[in-house]
Amino acid sequence: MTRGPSRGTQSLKQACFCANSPDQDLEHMLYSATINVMVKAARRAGRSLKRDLGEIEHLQVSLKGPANFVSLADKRAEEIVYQDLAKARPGYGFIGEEGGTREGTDKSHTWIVDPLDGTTNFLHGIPQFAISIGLVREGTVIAGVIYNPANDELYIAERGKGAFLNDQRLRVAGRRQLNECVVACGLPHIGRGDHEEFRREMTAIQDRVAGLRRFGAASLDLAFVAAGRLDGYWERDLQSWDIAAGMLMVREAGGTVTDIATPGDPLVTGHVVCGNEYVHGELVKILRR
Ligand code: 2AM
Ligand code: CA
Repeated sequence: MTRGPSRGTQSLKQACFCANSPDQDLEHMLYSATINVMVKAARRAGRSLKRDLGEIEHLQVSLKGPANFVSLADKRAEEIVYQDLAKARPGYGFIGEEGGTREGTDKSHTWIVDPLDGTTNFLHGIPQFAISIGLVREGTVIAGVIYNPANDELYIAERGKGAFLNDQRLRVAGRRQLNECVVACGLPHIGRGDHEEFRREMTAIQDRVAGLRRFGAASLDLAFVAAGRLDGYWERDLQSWDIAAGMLMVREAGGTVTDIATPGDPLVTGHVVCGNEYVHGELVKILRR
């Protein structure tokens, strides 16, 4: 069956018969304590990034240029996330794009954090960037929060409990004809990855799909697949913090996420492909050819 983008088939309020609760109570009641901690950290870091985004325009003309400023914005956001998470769960380990690895006393739990995914977009004032926070327990991502402060979109996923965008339950799109699908990819960056390989893959997929997109923030690409906005997505050479939360988001929205090669774990290799079961299967067939 072909189905349109299927965001928000059921709201949390409807699901839980608590239509009159204020949003904050709702959040408090329905999401786990861990998710609430992650959301608070992401929102606080988001306020910091949003303030910094407002400064970028002025910095375009400054001598040092905005790149240093963005790197500071990044570090500030990570520090905020780290402080909030460490305060709430002092023993957990922490892997952040900016701060590297910080061992915890609790060896089974690790936060995986990208304080600013979509740095290039941020630098250019393109409002497609996010804070991504994943929680890994014994090698499995069990919770994920992705927050874009520019449009206030907050994505939440918890293993076994589903995925949500601003309290609306998410479901991946149901299209089964590749030629009706919009698929996103990530371009390898200058000086990195195999550009020739990417061009071969892009050509092969471009020939089969309705439209190709390149948005530049891996966490949001995955969130868009979970939300049914995109039918599929693939990218190579990512880092665990780009995709930890987003992979759970897609799976909890009923989608399939794997490595591009088999066997493999995208969290380890950085190569990821996803979509509904059918679209994922078709993309994998093309990419593994
Ligand atoms: P970043 O913005 O946090 O760096 C875009 O294709 C995706 O690739 C983004 O999620 C981006 O995350 C990530 N990425 C990984 N390595 C990168 C690099 N060297 N330059 C730019 N983006 C990179
Ligand atoms: Ca990133």
